[in-house]
Order: sequence, then structure tokens, then C-alpha cells
Amino acid sequence: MSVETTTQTKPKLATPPNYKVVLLNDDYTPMDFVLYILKRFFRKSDAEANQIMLEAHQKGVSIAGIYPFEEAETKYHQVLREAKKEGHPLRVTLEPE
Ligand code: TYC
Repeated sequence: MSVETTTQTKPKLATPPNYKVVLLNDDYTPMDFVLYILKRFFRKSDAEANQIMLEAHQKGVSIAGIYPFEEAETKYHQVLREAKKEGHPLRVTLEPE
């Protein structure tokens, strides 16, 4: 009689990835508006907001923040809604970390 043994391994649940909210540069959105967005929705200090805004301005993209999906999605919509309300073409994207 043979005895079968199995090795029990604890199933590893993949942890959901966080998402980067990526700020994209454009030629029309005022720098002050980008700073306002970073401070209001991403809770950045003046210095942090300046750094993030300038990086997007100079390099084309910059990370506004990294959050669990639903939070990232909320911020994405908040930014687009505010930009639309003020008539600015500011764009952001979501990227898995
Ligand atoms: N490039 C814009 C300007 O010169 C400022 C800007 C910075 C816009 C960062 C978008 O994500 C951005 N007014």
C-alpha cells in the first residue's frame, strides 16, 4: 500500500499593486495651477509641489504620488475634474507601480 503525501504550501495571495499617479507636462496649464493641484489633492508641501511640478515641466512626466488603486483613481478624477472646471488641459495617468 502506498501512502501519498502532499506538501501543503500556504497559498500566497498576490498583494494588489499600488498605482502611480503620473503628471504629464503640457504647454498651457499654468505652473501655479499645477502647484495648487499637488498641494490640494496630493497633500504636498510647497517645496515638494515645486519639485514635482518642475520635474514634469522639464522632463515631461513626474510622479504626483503612489496609492492603492481606488485612492489613485479618485485623485485621477479629482485632478481632471478641477482642470476641466478651470479650462486647463492638464493630464494625469495611472500606472501600476
Ligand atoms: N509647462 C507648463 C507651463 O510652462 C507648466 C506645467 C508643469 C504644466 C507641469 C503641466 O504637469 C505640468 N506653463
